Amino acid sequence: MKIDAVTIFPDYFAPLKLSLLGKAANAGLVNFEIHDLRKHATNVHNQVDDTPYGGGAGMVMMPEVWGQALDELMEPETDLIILTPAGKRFDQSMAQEYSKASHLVFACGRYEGIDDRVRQHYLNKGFRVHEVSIGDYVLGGGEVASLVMIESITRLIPGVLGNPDSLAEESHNEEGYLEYPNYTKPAIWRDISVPEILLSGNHGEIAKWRATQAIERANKNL
Ligand code: 6GU
Repeated sequence: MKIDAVTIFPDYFAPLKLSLLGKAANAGLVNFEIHDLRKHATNVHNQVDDTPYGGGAGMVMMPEVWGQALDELMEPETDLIILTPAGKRFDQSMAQEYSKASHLVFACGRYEGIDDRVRQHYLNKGFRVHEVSIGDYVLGGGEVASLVMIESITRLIPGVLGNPDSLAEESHNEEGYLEYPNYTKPAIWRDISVPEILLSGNHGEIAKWRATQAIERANKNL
């Protein structure tokens, strides 16, 4: 998979070199490229934002600059993802869908967002365009939201996780259950024992206990 991100703060994406994502990139399973929006600024001040038509607080990112940047990246198979707190709420099922894509472009808005004609233009041209939010709170821009999405999507690409079993059992799997609590050695730590059932070797009873725990956890979080 190819993943491009366009931002005025390329340094935000340094974590793509670390851990699971860095390994996936080194293994050639995913190809990340980060692009500095400001390279496409057209005036002498390298300006990328301007005051909103209709008035109001804040600044809006200019369509011309975004058009220049995105024209270089968009291909027929591209999914363009515009990060905005007003977008569709990202979840695990969306991560699953995007993990099957061949090319994702993340457009990281700042300020009050990107001139809406950018979204309209690429839709009109027949591209797949998605406005996405990662939750009901406001961030300074789409960079951190992109990282959240990229990490959750990339780990679902076949071959990225060493043990694919961990995908089947993890939190927020297809059934929507939160995962059961986990324990490792020692059996007693600071006077707290590991639940006895887990030491029993009875795999049927252990599976039942875990299912109950997962449901209890899920209910607690409602
Ligand atoms: Cl995608 N962008 C911003 N600025 N804030 C957010 C968000 C995105 N998702 C949740 N909050």
